[in-house]
Amino acid sequence: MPRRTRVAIVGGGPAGLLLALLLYRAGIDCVVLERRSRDHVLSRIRAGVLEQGTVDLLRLAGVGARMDREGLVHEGFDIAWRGEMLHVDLRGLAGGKTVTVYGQTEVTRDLYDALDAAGVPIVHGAEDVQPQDLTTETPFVTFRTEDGERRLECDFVAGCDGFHGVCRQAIPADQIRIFERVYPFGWLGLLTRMPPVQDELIYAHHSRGFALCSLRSPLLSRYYVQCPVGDRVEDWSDERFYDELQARLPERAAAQLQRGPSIEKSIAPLRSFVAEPMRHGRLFLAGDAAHIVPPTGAKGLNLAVSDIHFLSQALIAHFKEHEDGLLDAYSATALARVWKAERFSWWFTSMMHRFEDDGGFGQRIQEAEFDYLAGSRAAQTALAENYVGLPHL
Ligand code: RFL
Ligand code: PHB
Repeated sequence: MPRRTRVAIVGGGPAGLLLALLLYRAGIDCVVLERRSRDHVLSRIRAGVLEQGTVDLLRLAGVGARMDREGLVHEGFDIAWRGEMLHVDLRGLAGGKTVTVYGQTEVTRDLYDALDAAGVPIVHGAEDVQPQDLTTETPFVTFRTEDGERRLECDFVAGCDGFHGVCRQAIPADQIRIFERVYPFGWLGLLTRMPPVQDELIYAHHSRGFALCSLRSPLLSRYYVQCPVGDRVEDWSDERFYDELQARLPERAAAQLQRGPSIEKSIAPLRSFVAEPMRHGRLFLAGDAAHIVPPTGAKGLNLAVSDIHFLSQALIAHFKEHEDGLLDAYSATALARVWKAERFSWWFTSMMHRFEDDGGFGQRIQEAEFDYLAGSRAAQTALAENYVGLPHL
């Protein structure tokens, strides 16, 4: 590993790896520091839905081949509402745009393969990473590996270390503002080697709580049910999970459910979170390090990718053209798009989930929301336009 690099990237999730690859393609050297092992990163089951802009950027980075072969293009999805099904025709409503179902695990694997082939240094098991001297011209990052204490000097630090990372924490409290909403429930997810209930996704609203039928491939299903935030995975046997999922689906879908043993089961809390600004001196935050959305809108990974689109262009302009306008605008440019995705994810979450104790007002509003959506092409267009992804600019 070099002692000095242009960009020290903290975090080897999709944001950090994609940034590394785009910088490498532009001839700018960087080092990725990741706390966990590669196997650990690749075993996390997370996002499944890629926006068109994400697909385009992955292709541009040279990691589109397997995604183009194995990814499933989805032209629409269903919203189930007390037995009714509303089909949202994404392609028809959003000017021909679609989404691609291709797991985050696969995106990450493709990025690792491309970075290995390029010889970009990735340090796994980097402990106690500390970005330092961020407001000077000579920032550096210290960390520990099996070989001992290390110091990496750099021009910039990219904080791509996710929600629980250290980079956002390195910003003094009086220089950052946090906006947050925590939802009083979580999502329990289950992965199973069985064909999905149908080809397209189903987002189901039900008096028992929200449910989602998704997939990773025609033989691999991913299901979620809304659960109390304090529940533990051990509370949920596979049978209990499937009983609950089945009860929340319309009959036609419930009849198609094939129960297989879970190969992964986990609970994720739901949260909306934005840290502003996304820059502190020579530190730039990107992805979950700066913002979290509840998963209902399928936006988290896609936002990480759009941040990297803006940040890579800004760093390339700095190193290749000695032009800092894009770097100076990075935080504002990224946040403008982030807040629109926050709004959409909050709205879709609020409409689809069961909220306790609201005296019935909230439920009536949800019903009116669904009725309006079902009867208005304009409302469906707004949903579709956001779901396929707003332009990267
Ligand atoms: P990541 O993926 O969390 O990667 C951050 C990396 O940083 C490492 N790290 C550190 N490294 C060094 N030093 C430290 N101190 C470190 N601290 C942490 C971590 O080990 C990790 O490898 O963030 P990134 O790259 O910003 O990517 C964000 C996405 O992972 C996330 O937004 C999505 O997974 C969210 N999400 C979804 N997004 C979508 O676009 N579409 C979806 O369909 C979708 N579904 C989901 C989701 C997230 C879920 N969960 C579990 C939160 C479904 C679920 C259930
Ligand atoms: C998933 O397949 O994991 C998934 C799909 C759509 C979402 C969230 C998660 O909105």
